[in-house]
Amino acid sequence: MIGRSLSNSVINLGIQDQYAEALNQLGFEFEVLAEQEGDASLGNGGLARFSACQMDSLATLDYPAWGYGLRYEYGLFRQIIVDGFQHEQPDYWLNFGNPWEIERIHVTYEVKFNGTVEEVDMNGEKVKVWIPGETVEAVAYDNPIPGYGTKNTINLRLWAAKPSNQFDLEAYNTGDYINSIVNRQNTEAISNVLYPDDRSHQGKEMRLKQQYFFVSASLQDIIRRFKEAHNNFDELPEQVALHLNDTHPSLSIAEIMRILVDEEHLGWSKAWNIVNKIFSFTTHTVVAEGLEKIPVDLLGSLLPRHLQILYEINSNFMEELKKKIGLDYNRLSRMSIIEEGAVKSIRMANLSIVCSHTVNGVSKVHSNTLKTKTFKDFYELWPEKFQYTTNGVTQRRWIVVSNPSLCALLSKWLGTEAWIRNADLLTGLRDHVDNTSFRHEWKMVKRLNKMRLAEYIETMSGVKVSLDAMFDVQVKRIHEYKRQLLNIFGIIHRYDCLKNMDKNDRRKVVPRVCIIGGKAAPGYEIAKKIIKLCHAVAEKVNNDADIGDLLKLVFIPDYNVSVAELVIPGADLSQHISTAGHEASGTGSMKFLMNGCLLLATADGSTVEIIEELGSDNLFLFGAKVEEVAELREKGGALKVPLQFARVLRMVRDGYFGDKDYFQSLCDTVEVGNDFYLLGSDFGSYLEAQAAADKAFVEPDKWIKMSILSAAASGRFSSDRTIREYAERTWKIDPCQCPF
Ligand code: H2P
Repeated sequence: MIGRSLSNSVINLGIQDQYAEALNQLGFEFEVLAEQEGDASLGNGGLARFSACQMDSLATLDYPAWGYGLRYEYGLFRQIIVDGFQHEQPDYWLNFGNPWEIERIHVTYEVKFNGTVEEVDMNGEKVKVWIPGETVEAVAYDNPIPGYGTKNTINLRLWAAKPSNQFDLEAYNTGDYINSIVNRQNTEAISNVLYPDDRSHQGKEMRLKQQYFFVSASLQDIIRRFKEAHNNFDELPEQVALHLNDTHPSLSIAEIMRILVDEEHLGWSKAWNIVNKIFSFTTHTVVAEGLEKIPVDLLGSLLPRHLQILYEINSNFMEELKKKIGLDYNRLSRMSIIEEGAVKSIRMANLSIVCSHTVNGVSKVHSNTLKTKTFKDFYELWPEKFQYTTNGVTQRRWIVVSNPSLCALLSKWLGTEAWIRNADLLTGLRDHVDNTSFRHEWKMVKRLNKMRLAEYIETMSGVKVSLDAMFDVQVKRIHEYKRQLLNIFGIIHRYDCLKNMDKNDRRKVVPRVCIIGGKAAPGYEIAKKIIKLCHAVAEKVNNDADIGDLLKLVFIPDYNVSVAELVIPGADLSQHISTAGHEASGTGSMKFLMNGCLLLATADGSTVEIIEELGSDNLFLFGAKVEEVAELREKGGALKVPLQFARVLRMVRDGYFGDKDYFQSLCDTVEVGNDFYLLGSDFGSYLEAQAAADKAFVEPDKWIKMSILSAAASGRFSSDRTIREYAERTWKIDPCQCPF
């Protein structure tokens, strides 16, 4: 999810002023031109954006790295809101071409599917030969990623599917010309569209095809490059580190075994030794439905040879395991790569753990969950494999590009621009926190960004908001565990309190502009209802003359990287309120932190480390802790929910915001006994945290200090730190400066 490239590229290349000047001479303004660029939105959410931040850091820190992916013609859907309901529209982002990509027609590989496997005798040795039924061509499109302050530019190579010339020769020969053309076009469909839900993996043939297409083309590319300089594979582990960024590319394990064994004739054990040394793996989730499983039948028909290889890997693993743990069949079956059951499936996470030298979590808390729950059996077997590398975000995109006034202020007071390459220097802001002119300038920058955001809100939704109000933001994918519903219930409660106050008391209330944004996966009904409820509440609140500027609720449609660049710098407060134990890391919080926005959060994912760095006094914490959640659930959530919660729930159920029947199933999800994400039991402390935020906001000096300290604590959450850790501990690679 790289978003727009123009501003980022000219900044990283250090030619911003010259470029703007040149444009001026041509009669254009840089800012206006930059706005014309569409977002490259080739992913779903945090995971995809994190990958983009990692690429920026890899380039900046001079690492010799490549990113691989698919060149989807339709990226993540565009969200439009009609009558409060989300509608999905295709994002045909390549309509007018993509000026950043370089088509490499000569970098093209054949990718094969289906067919049969035969065993042939080759010089007295039995060799498996895959006779594919279908061949597609993968064409490379290169997207240069320039580093900041270095000449190093790395490549994001995206694959597009094109029909192969060899395709369907038979139909061609038998004169079925029309059908052969239609079939050719079907093959192009592989890189057509991104699946808009990376958390629930259904057994979809097209998705599996996409994964293999991506993996096969990338590995052919990597091996071709390696072979240019080597005539055997002994050095492959020293020269190549392959990182599996979640399980979407995990078929690479079977594919590389196939190449080494069937095509390069290395022999199984030699190939296996190599494979074990080159893969590392990061898992990005804790939710069970996020753990990908591929039905054996589907895999067997699409990739018959790979299924055999997976069975062999598993059978060897099971044998080895039996030697270590004995005949503990329950544990053996839990750890098996193959899941028996109604639908026999391949567990992609188990495969990745078995075959990787390192298994990474994305925060300390996440890693603990992996070790003690999700992958406990594996941790006990191979404790040395498990590590964590806390996620990060790039300050180049999230401050320099998106918040130029803050960027200038930071450089002025830190006395250097070096923080752009070394975010640890941001701690130097702590030295100025007591300086009144610094604080005044800080406040002015925030106000300017709020102004920009207020204008955007007015254009998007027609709602006029007051700059004196606290801008309270929650922007991220809509998911029950991320608890946008808790936020909306809090807003309803606030509205209800305001309605029941007399005029004098109302005057003491801190005005709020509540901003919510995010996409719901198209098939995720409850998430869509949350969006509708948000609009229903906004409709009521925003048009209530009693309330005026004291409370406004705005839903920002089509949240994407460019919208984030505008929203984040303008936020006073941001919410990261997942049920503890559910957000693997969270990266949005880090972007807000960098921009001097205060956090209202649960102690989940990377927030736990943010607290370590920032101190719990400088953010608003609430809610059950990770270790309390299981017990609360066993008790069925809160046996007695706070009265305020029950009242809010009743208001929604009774149709106070309209659409009474439509919201019933949404309300059911948080009813006592059914409240899996513990909204009811966390509601009381949530309201307390909100009250604490209000209290701090009326003391501007205190608020600004907390804001400065937030930005000062954000250096540790730069993706530069993340990448350095991966490079040193996981991939064992050194920077490699551009020689020119
Ligand atoms: C996911 C996790 C986040 C994590 C991110 C990157 C899948 O992204 O849920 O906790 O920070 O990967 O590791 P998200 O939900 O934001 O789409």
